[in-house]
Amino acid sequence: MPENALVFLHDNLEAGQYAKLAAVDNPEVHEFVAGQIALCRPDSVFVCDDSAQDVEYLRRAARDRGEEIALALEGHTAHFDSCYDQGRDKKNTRLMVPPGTRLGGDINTIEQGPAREELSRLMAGLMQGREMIVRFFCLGPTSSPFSIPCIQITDSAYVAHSEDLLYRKGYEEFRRQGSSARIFRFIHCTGAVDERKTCIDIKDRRVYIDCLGRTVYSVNTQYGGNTIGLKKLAMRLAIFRAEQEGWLTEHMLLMGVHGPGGRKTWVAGAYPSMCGKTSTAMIPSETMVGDDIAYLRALDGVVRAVNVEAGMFGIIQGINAVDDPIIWDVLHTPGHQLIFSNVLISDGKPHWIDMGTPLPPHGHNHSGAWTPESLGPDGKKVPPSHPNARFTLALSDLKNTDVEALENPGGILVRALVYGGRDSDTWVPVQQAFGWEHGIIAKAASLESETTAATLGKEGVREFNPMSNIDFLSVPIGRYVGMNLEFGEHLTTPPGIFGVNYFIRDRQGKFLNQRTDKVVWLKWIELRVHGDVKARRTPTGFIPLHEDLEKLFADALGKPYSLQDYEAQFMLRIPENLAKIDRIVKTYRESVPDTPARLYEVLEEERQRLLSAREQLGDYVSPERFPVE
Ligand code: SPV
Ligand code: MN
Repeated sequence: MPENALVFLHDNLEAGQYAKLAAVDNPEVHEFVAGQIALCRPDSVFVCDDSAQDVEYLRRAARDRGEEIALALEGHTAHFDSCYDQGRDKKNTRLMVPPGTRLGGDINTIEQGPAREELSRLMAGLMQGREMIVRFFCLGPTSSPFSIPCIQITDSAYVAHSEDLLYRKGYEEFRRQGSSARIFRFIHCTGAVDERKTCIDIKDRRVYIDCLGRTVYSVNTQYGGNTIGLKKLAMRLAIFRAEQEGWLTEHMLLMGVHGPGGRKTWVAGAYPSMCGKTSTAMIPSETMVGDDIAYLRALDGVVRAVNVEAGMFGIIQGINAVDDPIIWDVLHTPGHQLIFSNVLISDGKPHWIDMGTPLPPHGHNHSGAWTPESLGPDGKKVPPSHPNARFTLALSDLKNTDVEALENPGGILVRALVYGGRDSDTWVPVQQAFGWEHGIIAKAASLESETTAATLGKEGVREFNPMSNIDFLSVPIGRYVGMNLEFGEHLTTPPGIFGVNYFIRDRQGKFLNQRTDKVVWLKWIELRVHGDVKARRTPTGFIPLHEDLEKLFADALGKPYSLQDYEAQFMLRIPENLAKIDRIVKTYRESVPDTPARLYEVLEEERQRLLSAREQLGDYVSPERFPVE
């Protein structure tokens, strides 16, 4: 670390760049930048002050340096990540912790000392031959109690450009807050690349998160989920801070569900990656505020929430004109900025799996020149686009975004929290918990989901994923459950808590619902939180009445909803629910230190309710056997 940061910066930066940095009156910023320059030794440093000219410089740099390729439509570009870096790297992503710290589950940790040594070794001179980019952003709206100012250092213009679309600009916020700012810090080094600009140093890939030092290090990485510091990496820092301050950082969408008489009800929803979070937020008839990360605060006895981000890094596979008309439109409209990653490019146009039109017979994708016969480095056929291929855009470009709500410094008032995973055999499509405690324990903290391509590794394996946040936790899991329970104590009007399951199948493995049915579950939730509909009380929660769903299916989708469908979808599967409780209890007992005692009690109460229902009604119970309340 240079002794006098400002003198060091003055001596090492070109005068114009130095002036932009010196104008931020925050010694921590100067020390952080000086320290990273001394370590990574870039050829030059560019400081972005968020002026149109600086932002444009970075956008152009991404193309000029080959990190993005211009596509036929104006403003649209494509980016490729290495074949080995197509999802979040859970194995090499670790929290830096003091010796002896155990967070529970398989949360990956490394002791601070060895981590620092390793980073110093790997990052030494790693920006030689490259330009260091320094950017300022704000998580949450600016000038808000939710705002967290962030400094991002990267040598990737693609990362800097992506963050420009995904986050609020923060240079002015840093200048305004000066040395009082409580900042998060991010450093990303791409490392060595091949002629296609994809990362080659796979074995030295590291993502280390230092919560105590409020700093994230990402080295030899390229996929956005591993490099875009403000996304999932910042979530760990925010969860750590939220624990100290009594608020919540959640893997949640925010949306307005439209009810009778023009009513708009704000809902927050937690779903693991690739389990319908974005498609729920984007239900065409409703209003979108966010699709991935939210901060929640208990203010005046209610939950208020903001979208941490201002853009979308969405999964493109399956996006088609019929199911996703709003996104489809933007993906095909010139004039605004859009980055496609890991799609198939042919004739300057992007293509992806399940887009609803035939794919071209050849093109370029993350593996290089592609034909249906192309084999990847693992000897397997390369799909035309990667299942985790994505698009990046600013939310203001989507016509269903409520920009006023998005930028409201006070956030939106949340009436319902929804938790949903990829569950083929247990939960009904929608159910309401009996109250805050039951909801947090039996729905949120008991969430499980089958793995997807969003993370590296095998797909389709059922995993424990409390609040859909397991991948991002930085406090012990038991403590995190405790934080959620305590949060409810500050609420006089708590939101309703709901469990949803879009993926329930019959015994033959056939999905019992259509993709578009989810709008009905949301509409029912909207009615429930206003007390407009009755429900049936089952051992696991309140479920809808057939007649209410029938009306909602007709109104929202213009289709009938038979009693037979209702019975198949809402049948209570008692053996599966009991097995789930056993799995969850076992997981908490064996791998989660400091689990709140209430968790075991509430799950035991649910188990007893299920056992007595089984005694009276059998293993598989028609929803109509349960009383209406
Ligand atoms: C997710 O995987 O949950 C995402 C994309 O939202 S990533 O940036 O990889 O986290
Ligand atoms: Mn996500």
